[in-house]
Amino acid sequence: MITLALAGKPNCGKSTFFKAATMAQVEIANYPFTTIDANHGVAYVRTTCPCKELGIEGCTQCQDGVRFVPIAFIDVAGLVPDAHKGRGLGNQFLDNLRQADAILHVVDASGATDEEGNPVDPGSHDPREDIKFLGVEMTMWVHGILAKHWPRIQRQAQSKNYDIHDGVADVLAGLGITYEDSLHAATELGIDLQRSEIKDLVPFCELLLAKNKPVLFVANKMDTADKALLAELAEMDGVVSSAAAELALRMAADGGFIHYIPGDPSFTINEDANLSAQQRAGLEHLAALMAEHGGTGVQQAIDRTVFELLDQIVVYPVEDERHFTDKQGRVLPDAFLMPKGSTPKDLAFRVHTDIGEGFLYAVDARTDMRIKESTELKHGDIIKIVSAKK
Ligand SMILES: Nc1nc2c(ncn2[C@@H]2O[C@H](COP(=O)(O)OP(=O)(O)O)[C@@H](O)[C@H]2O)c(=O)[nH]1
Ligand SMILES: [Mg+2]
Repeated sequence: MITLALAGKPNCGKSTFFKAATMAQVEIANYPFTTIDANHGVAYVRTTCPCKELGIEGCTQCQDGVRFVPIAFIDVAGLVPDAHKGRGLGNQFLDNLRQADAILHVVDASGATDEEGNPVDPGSHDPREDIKFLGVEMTMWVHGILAKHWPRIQRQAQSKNYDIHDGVADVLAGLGITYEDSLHAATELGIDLQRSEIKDLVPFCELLLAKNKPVLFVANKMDTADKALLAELAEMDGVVSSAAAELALRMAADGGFIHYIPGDPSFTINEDANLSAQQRAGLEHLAALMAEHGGTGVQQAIDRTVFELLDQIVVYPVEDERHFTDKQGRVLPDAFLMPKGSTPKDLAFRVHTDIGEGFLYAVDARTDMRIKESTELKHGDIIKIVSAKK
């Protein structure tokens, strides 16, 4: 399963974001290090269910044609400067990032937390300063791992059937960094690792990470942030969000007060909801905030990370290609996230190893035509796999 991790300073809103995205019970409080252990949960990517477009009745897997596909989500302990030297919960923090395919870097856009994550007056800290520091900490952490092994790697790489990129891949395998990644990064920088001193390899580590741990930054607390600054942060290719607003919406929807599908730009108040004047005012406030920003940004941040940074598509395997169902007649029962470039055979293996091994051919259920096992699957494809094994 795709795994995303939330990173950032203490008090930027990670746990609020996590709770909203997963609706799991985690502690939310305004002091550093609330989250001592990484919290693992399930969040969802939002996509359009093909049932509406195909005019299929009886889909029980979506809400009004909006489909949610699960991903694993981790709320990581807050990061403080010099974490790579072991400050704060630095080592634990960085270790948690190992498990993530991509990172949502939450920044307090309201400037109400200092560089250590301690509460300060709103606007007194410049959030732009926080954006760079995650990258620096992660790079220096990787550099530290490499440095520990560098003399030995350079020595070993002088032997015949082991080269320097084998050495890099061996010590950074836990981060998913491969021989090819090392080779590409060194080539791109035009450096010869065998002759490089470790102190000169910081840009090399930066490049390795850029490919293996893409980061989307999330300018959170938009509800209390300076408007001009928010516009600037959005320009820097970030997503603007209010985790607190999303949490309030999901709780209100859970309580039956409103109709809201996560990621929608707005919501409606249920006619029969028994709301106090104060609750109504709170909802009106949320509605105005959403109208201004096109939603709360929480779902948008997750979707952008998965679809743009990780280049995933959603594919629907079915057993009955005429009715788009499984054997029990359930419409579009499964939705799988797969990397762009995946083939029907990859999908077969994803369904089950046996199905993959017995793969005979696939049928595109939309066209009812057979497709080659090497055909590149498209986002939204509905595929029947025919396999010798069941
Ligand atoms: N105004 C505002 N406050 C928020 C938002 N998200 C979180 N907070 C508040 O920021 C404080 C720290 O939040 P928390 O999620 O515990 O931060 P963490 O330390 O990064 O996990 C809490 O008081 C939250 O209620 C937001 O979108 N807007
Ligand atoms: Mg927290």
